[in-house]
Amino acid sequence: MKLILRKSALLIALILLVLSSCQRDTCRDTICLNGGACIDGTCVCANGYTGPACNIAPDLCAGVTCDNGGDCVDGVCSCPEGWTGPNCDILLNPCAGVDCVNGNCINGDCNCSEGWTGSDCSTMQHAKNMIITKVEIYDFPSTNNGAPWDANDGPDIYFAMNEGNFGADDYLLLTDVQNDVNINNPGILVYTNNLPVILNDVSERLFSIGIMENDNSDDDIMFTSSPFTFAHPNYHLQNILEVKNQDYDIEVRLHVQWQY
Ligand SMILES: [Ca+2]
Ligand SMILES: [Ca+2]
Repeated sequence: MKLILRKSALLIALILLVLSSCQRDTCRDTICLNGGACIDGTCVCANGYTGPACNIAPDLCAGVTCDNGGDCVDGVCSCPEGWTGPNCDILLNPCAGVDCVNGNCINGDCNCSEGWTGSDCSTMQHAKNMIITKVEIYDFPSTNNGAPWDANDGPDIYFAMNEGNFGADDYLLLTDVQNDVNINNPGILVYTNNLPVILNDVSERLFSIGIMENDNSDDDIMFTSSPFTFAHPNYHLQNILEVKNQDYDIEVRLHVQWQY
């Protein structure tokens, strides 16, 4: 009986020895890279590596979708211009961060309002031409140095404009005459005939204006101005230009438009 037991124990020991030597053999020639471990002769890989020796790097772009022509690089979408987001599916606002001071942003570029220029529409534009569309006389001298303008009725008033000094020659603008204006209640004298008048290169020129009283023989001067300029930027984008002289009770308003 003792002999049988001894033989059995020896057999079990032999089997264990064979088994253990078999396990050593299966992984003896197996190399598992990148943190992989050999189990029963096969590499069990870590960190997403694959391959018989865990030698194939994980595909970081597997399962990553890049829309609108984006490319996956190391698991991150590289988006084409105009798109953003993890999957390039968010449309970028091309006007985000674009500040158009005097204008509107269209597709990332500033569309400037009239009279403004520059990449952000902050630069005043020099008007090239000025167009006079209407003349209004709000005030004028009520007497001719104390005497009435006309002996028996009211003054007969017209407006004129010259280049340079005021004079009867070469009027740039000459309105019709409003006859027998009621001195006590003249209202606003509105002139639109012979208008509009276009003044080219306006900022480079000098002008003078006159309010005249029409007489059959020789017209009287109610008021004439010294030459002045409509130069940039004093009148930038203004549509009503006031010419005033309180010493002579003068107020004229020119209604204008600008061309750039
Ligand atoms: Ca008169
Ligand atoms: Ca007269």
